[in-house]
Amino acid sequence: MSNLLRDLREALSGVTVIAGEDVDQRYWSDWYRGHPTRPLALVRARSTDDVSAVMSFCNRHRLPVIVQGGLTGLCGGAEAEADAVILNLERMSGVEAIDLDAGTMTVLAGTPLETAQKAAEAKNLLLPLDLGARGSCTIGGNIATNAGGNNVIRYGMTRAMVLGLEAVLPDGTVLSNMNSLVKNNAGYDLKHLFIGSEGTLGVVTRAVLQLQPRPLFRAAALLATASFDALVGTLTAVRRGLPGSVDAFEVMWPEFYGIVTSEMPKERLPIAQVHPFYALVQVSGNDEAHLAASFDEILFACSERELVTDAVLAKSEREIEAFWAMRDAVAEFQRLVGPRTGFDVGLPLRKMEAFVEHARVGLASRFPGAITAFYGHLGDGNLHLMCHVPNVTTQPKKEIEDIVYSIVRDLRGSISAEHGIGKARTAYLNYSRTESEIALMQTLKRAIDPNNILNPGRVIAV
Ligand code: FAD
Ligand code: LAC
Ligand code: ZN
Repeated sequence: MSNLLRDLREALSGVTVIAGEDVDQRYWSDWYRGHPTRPLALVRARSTDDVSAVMSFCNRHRLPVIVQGGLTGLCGGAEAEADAVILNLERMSGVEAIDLDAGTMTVLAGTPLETAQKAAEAKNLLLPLDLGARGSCTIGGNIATNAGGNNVIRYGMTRAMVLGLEAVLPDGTVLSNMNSLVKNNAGYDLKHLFIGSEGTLGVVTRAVLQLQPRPLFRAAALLATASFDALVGTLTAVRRGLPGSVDAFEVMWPEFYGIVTSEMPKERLPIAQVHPFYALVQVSGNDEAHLAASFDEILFACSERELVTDAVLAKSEREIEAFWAMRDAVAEFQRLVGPRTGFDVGLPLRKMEAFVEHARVGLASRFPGAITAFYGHLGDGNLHLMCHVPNVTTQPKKEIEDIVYSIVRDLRGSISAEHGIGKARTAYLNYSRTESEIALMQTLKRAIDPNNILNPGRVIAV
């Protein structure tokens, strides 16, 4: 192995190659923390040429390569393995250009999402992708996972924002697909091979993103409803009352709300009473008076119709930020509750209640005392669940997953709405995909990565 490392260093002159024993534990795993492992080596690429050289060397030597962005992935896709080279892109960071007329951004794959968001904001534009991991996750990771987040209801998932990209194929070929045209039907739209395929078909190195005009004003409310039907009724009312202006409609079940507000003094809680459902709703636009008046009117009408039982409108930007801080406190779940098994399921709105009920009952009867916290992006049909089983040395992840994914399969939902399959969910892929879909995925993987060296074992087995 040491000869291989020596040859790798030689092939990559000037690039940082860190041997396994010196690799910091930070690079051993992503947020899923399945089996944090010391890799064979860590390469910190600086350019597309570096990435190409790594892939070409590893392909010749049949060495597995695992790509890492910001390591915030939630399904083990970026986790290191003992026989693999880690290809980390965090040094490939920076916004290369913003075209004000076209409203596009050209950005390197290792750029943190928040850096890209701020660069757009500085030009009075909006990069509408937003998620709790914004400070650490990278544009390349967002594209690889087709990340969703908080604003999908208005702007779509990452896929909707990518106009073009550059990717390095498993054999080192650099594929330039830096399209910046909104309309381009000249042949296959190859970018889609790399968006959401979790680094199994190529390493994304740069991208052209479509930005949006930045709304000047936003308004937000935290509200509570007594039933799921009332929650859906409120979502519909807000969407119809302010068409095209609803940024987010984030739902929280009471266990989740209790956990994320557990460190706040009771008198500072926006809503202190326990309700069956809470929702954080944000709208934005350019006409502040119209936006505020319409939002107020819609919420008032919803309470008149007994859809909304309690509502607090944010009175300032600071209060809006405070609402979001509460929602983002999901990142603190481990500290506040303990190790969790997390879920990210996709379901039609009308099946969500049944899912929650079945999962809650199924988990409680198998693991008495289990804590189950449900929340999610209601408008996108995307629910998250965090489950913690107390008083055990190791969380029974597999059993918890078996219970939850069987319910998703029976309801014909998706086992992953936005986080992806990674290593953690491969065994369940056929719960949400047909045999012929999986066979075509395998055909694509074999054609593009015949030696199965790039992110092997992720998404599908070949
Ligand atoms: P990594 O974790 O480094 O990698 C993720 C996957 O992409 C791996 O398979 C990796 O091999 C591959 N990959 C990374 N970079 C590249 C590249 N340049 N080319 C090819 N493949 C690559 N996700 C959502 O969708 N919505 C949310 O609301 C959301 N909220 C989150 C909140 C928190 C607190 C956390 C920790 C995570 C959240 N996530 C969410 C999950 C995660 O942030 C996203 O999946 C994010 O897009 C991953 O980006 P990353 O750079 O950290 O990727
Ligand atoms: C969220 C992540 C976990 O919505 O997807 O908080
Ligand atoms: Zn989410």
